[in-house]
Amino acid sequence: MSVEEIPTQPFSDQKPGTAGLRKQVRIFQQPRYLENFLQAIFDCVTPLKGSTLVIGGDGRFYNRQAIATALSMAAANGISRVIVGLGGLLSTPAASHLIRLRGASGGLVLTASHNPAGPDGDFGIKFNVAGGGQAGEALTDQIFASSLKISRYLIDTSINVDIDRCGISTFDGFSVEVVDGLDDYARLMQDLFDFDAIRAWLKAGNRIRYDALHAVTGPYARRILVDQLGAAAADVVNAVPLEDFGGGHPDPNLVYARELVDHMMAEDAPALGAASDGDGDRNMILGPGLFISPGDSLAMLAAHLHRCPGYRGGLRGVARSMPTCRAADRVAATLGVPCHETPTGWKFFCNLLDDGQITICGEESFGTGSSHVREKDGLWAVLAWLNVLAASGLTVPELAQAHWARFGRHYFMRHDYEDLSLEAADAVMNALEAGLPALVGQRFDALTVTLADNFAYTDPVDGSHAQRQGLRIVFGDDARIVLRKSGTGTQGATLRLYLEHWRQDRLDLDPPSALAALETLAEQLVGLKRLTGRSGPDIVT
Ligand code: VG1
Ligand code: CO
Repeated sequence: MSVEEIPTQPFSDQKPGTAGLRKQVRIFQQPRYLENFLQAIFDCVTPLKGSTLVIGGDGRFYNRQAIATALSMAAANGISRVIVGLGGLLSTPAASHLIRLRGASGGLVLTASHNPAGPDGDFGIKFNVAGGGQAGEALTDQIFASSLKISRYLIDTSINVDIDRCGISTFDGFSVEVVDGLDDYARLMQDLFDFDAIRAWLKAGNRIRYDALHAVTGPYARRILVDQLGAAAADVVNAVPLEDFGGGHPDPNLVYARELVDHMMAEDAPALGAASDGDGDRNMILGPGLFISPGDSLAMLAAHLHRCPGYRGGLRGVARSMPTCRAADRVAATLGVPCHETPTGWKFFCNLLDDGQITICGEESFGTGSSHVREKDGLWAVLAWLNVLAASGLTVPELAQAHWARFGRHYFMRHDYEDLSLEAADAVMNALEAGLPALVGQRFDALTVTLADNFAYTDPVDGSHAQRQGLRIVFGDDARIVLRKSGTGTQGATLRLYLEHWRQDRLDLDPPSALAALETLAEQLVGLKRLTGRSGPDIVT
């Protein structure tokens, strides 16, 4: 071992957002940028010393360089063992599982999730704590503070490991273990779901289509869906992870997973269509001719999860992020279990999961997950749907229709206005916030504003407060308009406008027409187009 102490100066922009530090690759490639951020983590998270750290990423460009640097710095900072995914690959949920399984003190998850990759794309680092969840706000604030006063980093450049071969490399007081993360993850899924029932369902002629969008879940899907469950190899598409995700945008939604959507809207579409994102934590679910919105998917899974062996005991509780539609609330009420509303970002679910208060949780941004790990989990959601379909004998459209007939339907859309100037985005937010108090009690056609505020959250487990988490205008149980600023964009500012309208009379509308009136009202109240000069959103999901 030969530890070097390299002098450095702080960068001012290393504040982690909704899901870690996410920046353009170019920014990460600046000398000392990656090193500074890693050193800030090693300086803050003292339990890492003398213990185990998990490292893996979604395989995007810069993954390998970052891992080599992280290994050299981990050794120099007194970490005793690093567990790395083979080829540097670990999906985000698989990394969370590995941290839990191996009792690691933390993990570095190298990903910018669904953001495009390649030399001109984005890169990112999330620090996950013991237990497998993302670092909470208190810790990320500490890491940021530490990055602002950094003056040196420690590195041992003699550490050289072949991450393309499983095995253990031992150095003086330090070792690196390269593991095939697929095995452990597949075993976990097998414990939770009825693989025999799914196998029989597929054998009976039900087909699926899974699109890995050239991102990290390809090998996981092949192993589980094809090798273990017997789906046709040709039905798992774009399954080879590429450093630039094939030039695409690995975001499983109606815009970026167009090919899958077209496939599922065609005649003779398979029984289930699904896709995941760059790092494997998001999912999109479609039935033949029908897109299941993420908020609905959460609610429908909550209603049926007891059909899966890992959840036979029922649910302890449910949670959703604030902008996610309130469909899950109705299921929770019927089940007689609590439903928590948290700020955007998976880390807010982790205390509730650790404390045993919830079993399933989700976000409108195509994220669903459960107590099995501390990240959202794309393939988990796909397997949960497969298990529910196999166990219930229902098709996706039948299940959805029955659900809406029972609970009513929450029509939902998200409008993203991307690459705005910071000033323009703040101007819209400030103008709306100033006008919120005057809105309460006002009536707009059949809708009356019952609450208008900037969402704040007190964690029921540790009492920590999160403030200014998004502006919401609530019309009782009927509708909501929500506006918030993204914490994951890497260029300018992104504003997200969320529209939700609950209907019990009409269950068969298409969401844009069901939400047309609310959209007009949102423009009247928020003035996004008027204030930004834009003619409409960049992305609608
Ligand atoms: C977005 C989503 C949010 C999600 C986050 C990370 O954040 O809206 O729900 O938790 O991405 O997702 P924002 O701040 O840009 O709206 V991902 O798949 O890292 O992992
Ligand atoms: Co992701």
